[in-house]
Amino acid sequence: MSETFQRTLITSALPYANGPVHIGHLAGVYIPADIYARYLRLKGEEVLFIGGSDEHGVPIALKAKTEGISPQEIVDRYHRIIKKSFEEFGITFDIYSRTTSKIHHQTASGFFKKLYEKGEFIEKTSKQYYDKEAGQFLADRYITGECPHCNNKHAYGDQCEACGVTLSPLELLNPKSTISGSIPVLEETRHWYLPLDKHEAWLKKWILEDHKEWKSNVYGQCKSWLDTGLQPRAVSRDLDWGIPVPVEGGEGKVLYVWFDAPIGYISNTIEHSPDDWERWWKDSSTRLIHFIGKDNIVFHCIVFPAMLKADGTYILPENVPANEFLNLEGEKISTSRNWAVWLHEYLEDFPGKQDVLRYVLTANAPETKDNDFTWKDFQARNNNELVAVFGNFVNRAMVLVHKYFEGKIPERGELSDDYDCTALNELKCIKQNLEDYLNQFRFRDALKEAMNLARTGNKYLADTEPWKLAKTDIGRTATILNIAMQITVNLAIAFEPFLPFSSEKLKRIIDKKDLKWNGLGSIDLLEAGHELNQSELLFEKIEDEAIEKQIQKLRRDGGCPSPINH
Ligand code: B3M
Ligand code: ZN
Repeated sequence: MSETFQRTLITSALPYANGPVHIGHLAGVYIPADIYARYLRLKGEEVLFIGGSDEHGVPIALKAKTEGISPQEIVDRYHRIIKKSFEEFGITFDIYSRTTSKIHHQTASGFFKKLYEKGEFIEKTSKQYYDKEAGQFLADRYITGECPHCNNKHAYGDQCEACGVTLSPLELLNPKSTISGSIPVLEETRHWYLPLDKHEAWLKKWILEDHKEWKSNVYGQCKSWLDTGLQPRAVSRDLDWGIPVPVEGGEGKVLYVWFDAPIGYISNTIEHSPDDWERWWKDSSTRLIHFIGKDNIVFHCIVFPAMLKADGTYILPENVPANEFLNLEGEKISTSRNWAVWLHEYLEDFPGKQDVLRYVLTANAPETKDNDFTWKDFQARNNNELVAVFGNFVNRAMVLVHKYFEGKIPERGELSDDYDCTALNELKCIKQNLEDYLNQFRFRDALKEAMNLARTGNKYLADTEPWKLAKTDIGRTATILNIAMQITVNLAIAFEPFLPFSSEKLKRIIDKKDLKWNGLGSIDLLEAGHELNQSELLFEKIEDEAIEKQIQKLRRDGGCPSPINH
């Protein structure tokens, strides 16, 4: 961390509480954020990692209507499921809260009020569809009609799903309210807008000049928004689910969900640290990092910073390492078509295998482009990398120490040949290499580096063949196994941010708990005579049958998109 920063505030996008979370969420946002949080904590840095559910917005209100229950019941259901999935996958939030909390309502409301009083909004009247029978204005999604481009009769007020075009409700032919079925009429309504055009100049300098180091996918998207020119954005809606607009004329209106949701990062910090939350948000020695998916870039790089700047007392994000999307078996993940791997279902089918999924999703993370998750790749990475490389090396080293030295770390003698030097040289570089990648949010490369250390260990044992030497030269065998075990304990540190469950297990079988990041690269982490526990396998092979079952399940439940050959 650079000299000027003393702590890191990590936020991860607040998932909508209108469904469970799937592998796309995990790969794009929560695993990278968790790797980063764990890494910094392991280095002894001060970190606060914020999560929570986004519980407002039209889709939630709409789902509640369809199911005939209240929006609160919907979000209660999914908040619980989502929170549990994150816990089970070892996502180490310091707090996972929700935007229906009282403290969030107060914070978001107060935030709006301050901007209103400072004159940071403009007010505008526009014509919007109103359902006379239901007695309410209609959000874009509540209106259907004919698409003017492809004549699909069931287009929505914001988009036609048949031809993919973005629409405004006024463009729909023969519009109909989905609430009452009646024909809506246009009526005037007044809303508050954040004049992004007024923020354009400083945003341009801040992003395009001062943050050239942002990932190119993020920088590129920002540049294209800024080059097109920013327009005022409405921050309120005519809706009855959300945070009431707290100023005169706000009756029957709520804050736009994208206005209140990012404030959720702040309210969750307040909930976690009521007495010193400002240290995290208002002190320039705090480094703020937003982990998000690519569809959230504009909100985190342009809209939210403009809100923070309009308030005037907050810091701005230092980086926004957004990821691209993860596809599944060659198709876009789709909640509505059930083309997804749901986290809670994965754990039913692969109990205890959280780290396998964490590994595969990181090794194949959509960091620079969209990527594909396939069950065959999942199996191959488990069997050929976790089992055959990492697990195999650790197990061989452990078993040999038990066999020849009664489970006690043998004394290391003189380093004698090239094999020792090559292995130890690799070990010496691991810390710097990992840090270089992790500091740049290149988690795939970092993970590859950690796996390469296990490869080094495997190769070292294959080259030196201590099982052959044991009969003739026990001294040399001792040196080799000492080195192999020093590599093993280093693996426990190197993998900890990525595979926390396996790293815990490894530390338990080596019987070494207090390992610090700083120790990485050392060949003296295990002193001679230190006694190991019994060895246990870190990973197990996944058979074809289990993989076939998953593929069939997907094809059966998942709307049967056309199969793609890999
Ligand atoms: N809930 C959108 C999403 O889940 C939105 C993120 C809010 S982050 C403040 O992709
Ligand atoms: Zn269309």
